[in-house]
Amino acid sequence: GYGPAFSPTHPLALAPVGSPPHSVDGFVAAFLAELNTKQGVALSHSSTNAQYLALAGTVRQYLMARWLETSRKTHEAKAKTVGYLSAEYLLGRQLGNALMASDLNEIAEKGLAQCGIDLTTLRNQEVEPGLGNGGLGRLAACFIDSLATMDVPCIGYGIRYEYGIFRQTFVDGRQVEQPDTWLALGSPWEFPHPDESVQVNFGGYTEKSVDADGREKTTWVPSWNVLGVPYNYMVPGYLNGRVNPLRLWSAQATKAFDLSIFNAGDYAEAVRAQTFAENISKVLYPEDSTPQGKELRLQQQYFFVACSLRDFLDHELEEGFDLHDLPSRIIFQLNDTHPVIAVPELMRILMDERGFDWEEAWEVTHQCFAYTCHTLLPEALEVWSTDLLGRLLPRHLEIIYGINDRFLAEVREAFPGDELRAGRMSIITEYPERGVRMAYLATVAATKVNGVAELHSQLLRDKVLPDFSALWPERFTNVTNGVTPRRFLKMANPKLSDVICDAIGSGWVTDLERLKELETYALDDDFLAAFREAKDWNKRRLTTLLRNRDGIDLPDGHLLDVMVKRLHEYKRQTLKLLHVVSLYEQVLSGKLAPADLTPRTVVFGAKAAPGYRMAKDIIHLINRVARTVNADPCLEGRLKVAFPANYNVTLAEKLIPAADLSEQISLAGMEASGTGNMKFALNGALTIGTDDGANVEIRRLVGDEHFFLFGMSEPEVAALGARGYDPGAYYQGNAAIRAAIDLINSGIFSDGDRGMFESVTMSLTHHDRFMALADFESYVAAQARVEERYADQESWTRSAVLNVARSGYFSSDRSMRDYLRRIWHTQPML
Ligand code: Z57
Repeated sequence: GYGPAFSPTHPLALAPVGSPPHSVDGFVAAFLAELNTKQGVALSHSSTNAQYLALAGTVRQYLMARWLETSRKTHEAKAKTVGYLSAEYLLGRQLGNALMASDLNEIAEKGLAQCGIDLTTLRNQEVEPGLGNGGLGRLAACFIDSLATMDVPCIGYGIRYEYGIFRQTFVDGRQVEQPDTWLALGSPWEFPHPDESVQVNFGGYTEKSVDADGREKTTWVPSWNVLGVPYNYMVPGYLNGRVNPLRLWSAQATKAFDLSIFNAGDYAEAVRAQTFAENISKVLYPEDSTPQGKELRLQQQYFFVACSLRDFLDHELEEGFDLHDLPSRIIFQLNDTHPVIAVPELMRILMDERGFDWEEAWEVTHQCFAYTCHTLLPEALEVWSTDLLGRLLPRHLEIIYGINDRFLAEVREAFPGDELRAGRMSIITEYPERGVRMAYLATVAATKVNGVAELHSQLLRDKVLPDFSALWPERFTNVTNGVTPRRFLKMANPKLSDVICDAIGSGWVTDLERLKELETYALDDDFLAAFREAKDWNKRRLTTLLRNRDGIDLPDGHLLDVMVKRLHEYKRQTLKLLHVVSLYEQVLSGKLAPADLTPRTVVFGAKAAPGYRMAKDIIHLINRVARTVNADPCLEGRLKVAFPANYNVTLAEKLIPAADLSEQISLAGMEASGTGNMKFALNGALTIGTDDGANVEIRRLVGDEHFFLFGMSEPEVAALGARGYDPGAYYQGNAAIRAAIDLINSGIFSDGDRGMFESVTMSLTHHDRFMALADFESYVAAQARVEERYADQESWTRSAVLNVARSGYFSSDRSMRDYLRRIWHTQPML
């Protein structure tokens, strides 16, 4: 089977030849050599940053020998590889994970102490590579961690954005974006390989000709090109000696390109052209779930996909493999539609460059791709205008038309006379302009199509791609998302990890279902006390962090109620906010005595896409409510709102372990899966949530008594939508809703300006697509159950323990086993 590969006696688990000895002395020698010879400074005069870079360089030395050994062994075994194609990798800081994966934490701590340096200080020096927006990018990072840990050969392919997700600041409560200069102080985790650069072509036209055998041949004559320079990142498995590559591509101007312009004597134009080329990997698009049809984004997509295919195929050819056998050598997993242009690219290479005929090329292409869909929102489904595609990639557009023609012929054969169906299923849409539906192209090409949680996969079949699932039922499958227990439990929550290890040993780190063994401890008073002590320690750690990072103070002894995720209307941060405003209003109006409030701190963390007006207005409102509520003595300090800016992986690692209550309150049928929900449950927070995404599975596994369910189910949402949702009726009919919204409109949060949050309140009361008011009453009732349970600390802690014990399923190791079995048909190496 696909058991986890962890073993401390793994042949590669100890330091292999070429790395410094696994001892404090060996470490110190390597560290000082790095500091002196690479950073060029003496210990006595070194900055924290120089020390951090030297430490990273030292850890790198340990990983390097394993990296080389892994690549040799994989090569020798001729193992099938997973090619994970993703425009985003939200990696989080590298140092802590690298130390953990190579068992160097203690050695580094002791060695640095000998040098008078504190390891934690150096860890905090690292700026995280934020090369992703949210869930989708973080999922990619969890998956490559799990594959390395399970000894599965995988190459992650993506883009080395010079600027990752923006740094969020607040000015007068409004979001202001700052550039993410993550590379500014050095980038010790990457290895550039300019010698392995590849050329990527764009533009131009195609030419038809007939070859010597009378076969029609197409040649693409591009008009411009750029160079893709690969940067390797190491993805270490946990204590198993495997280090897989993550290859991120950076765009550069090609020599030939500048030269022709330089020779024409136009120096300024040549420099401009260079900047133009380098723009391609300059910045991550900050939209999560709402793509903009921008030309540069399509350039990014084709750029990294063309580089990645060229890279892999060139190696195959060098090794003497026949590309007809490609499906036994690689499976490319398409992380959403962002890399789907890989499909016509592989067809083009096989036909135009390797002489395959259409059928041969299609058979190989079909077997080589699988597609994961991460959404149900129609606005998140990418459509590229044929105008733009044809200008940028004329040959690819031709191939897409060819795919569509053959596909529609198949549809007509399966459903003779059903022209409506053929029209519905066409990869090409005509409205609002002619465009390519990338999700349809992916579905037609892929061997398997999966959603990311059971409910989502079901809705994908029934609502988004019903005609496709009727045609190819066996093509559709589900793989429920997961999260890596290494980063999000062992590393982020060392206290709870120790408590768990004391009870059941350390096997859970690579075999998370073993957390089941904690169930019996849910009745053990000593264990419950230790568990609660870990939670309290995490809260103190968070309190210190937020005081230093944001000047926020968290009161002691509060229920910590946390909602952290991208800001999106469908996620309904406004529902949480209305709850806060309603509690405040009840105290203000004397309906609720402050003494009857459960002491509670509500923490928000959320970035809004810079062009998403409503999301930014909601951020503004949250900050203004926080300001007023936190300052009002009438609440007697029993209700606080904290909104630390710039929520990212680094902050998540401190916030999630401290949380008591996890807010997962999207409108049912809107959140494909969610993965934050899993991280909270795994760290012993209880969930208040709708029956949406993976919440459904979390609730089923942890049990109804340990989960606060509220709100409409997906079929109820659909029914209400069909009847016609009238938010005005809820506003008129529910006094608490009316009072809360009226309080916002009163100007109390906006220095008397009654119009400041009109966009938000008007949306909630007039046309809210996400029906926040419809679920308000049920949400408030569930919050009352939360408070009742929280009053009994013993019972709460028991539920928290059971959440941990029953969350083993949500390891991304399990997700990877599911992909291996159901989609990739490949195996771990050892
Ligand atoms: C993104 O982060 C997700 C979906 C998208 O279509 C895009 Br674009 C970005 C998220 C979903 O919203 C989450 O529900 C899901 O857990 C995550 O992807 C990983 O599958």
